[in-house]
Amino acid sequence: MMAIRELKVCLLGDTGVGKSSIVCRFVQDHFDHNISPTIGASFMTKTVPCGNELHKFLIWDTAGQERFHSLAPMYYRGSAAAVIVYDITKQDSFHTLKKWVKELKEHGPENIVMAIAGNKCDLSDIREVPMKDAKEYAESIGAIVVETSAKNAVNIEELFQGISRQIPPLDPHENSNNGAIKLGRQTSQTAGLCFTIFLNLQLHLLSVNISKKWTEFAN
Ligand SMILES: Nc1nc2c(ncn2[C@@H]2O[C@H](COP(=O)(O)OP(=O)(O)OP(=O)(O)O)[C@@H](O)[C@H]2O)c(=O)[nH]1
Ligand SMILES: [Mg+2]
Repeated sequence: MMAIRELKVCLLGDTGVGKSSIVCRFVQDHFDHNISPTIGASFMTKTVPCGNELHKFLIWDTAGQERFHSLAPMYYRGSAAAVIVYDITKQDSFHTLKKWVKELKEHGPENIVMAIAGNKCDLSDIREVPMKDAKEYAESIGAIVVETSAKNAVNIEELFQGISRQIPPLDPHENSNNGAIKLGRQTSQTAGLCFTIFLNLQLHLLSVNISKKWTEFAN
């Protein structure tokens, strides 16, 4: 039987670069033109084979809007890898990516695998970020880099395969130690999930309250 390893992965990057679209393509092989901006964060999983292990990716897709920035540490804390996404047609989004890398270096896990995704490569006729710039930058920080298209399913599998390859295989002689690491990840995982539920409940109560007030007002 193959061993299953749970790997927490977070997606970071400017709003609108296509983080949710990348996750949706990877997990459900689906693309939605009318996808809404993420509120807080969303969570999905997918298991893929890697050598003689199975990697279960626990994927936290964060919200790129600035008002959610302060939530990010919850999602990159304990992450084995971060996918940092920019839009090849938006120079600004490449600038934001560099800020995320800086934040990860200062406050993220020490050995986090960083993968840069230059998304929307189907729009290369209106490109603003040359591939060379991304390659040079990725090399300077020791990150993986690929250009992806969630729309046309280009390099999405390859992106996650690249991450899998960078995760060192488990050492069978360090069982107790690995168990401790796994437990730590699961704990932060559960905490993250609880917080998301809490946040959604608050939003729901707020909207119930507003509609109640509105009904009162209208009457
Ligand atoms: N042409 C093209 N459009 C894309 C691609 N990926 C995403 N989009 C579009 O870009 C817009 C934003 O996509 P999202 O996946 O919501 O972006 P996001 O990074 O999750 O945004 P936030 O949740 O606000 O952080 C949507 O209209 C998508 O349809 C792509 O590969 N090519
Ligand atoms: Mg999103």
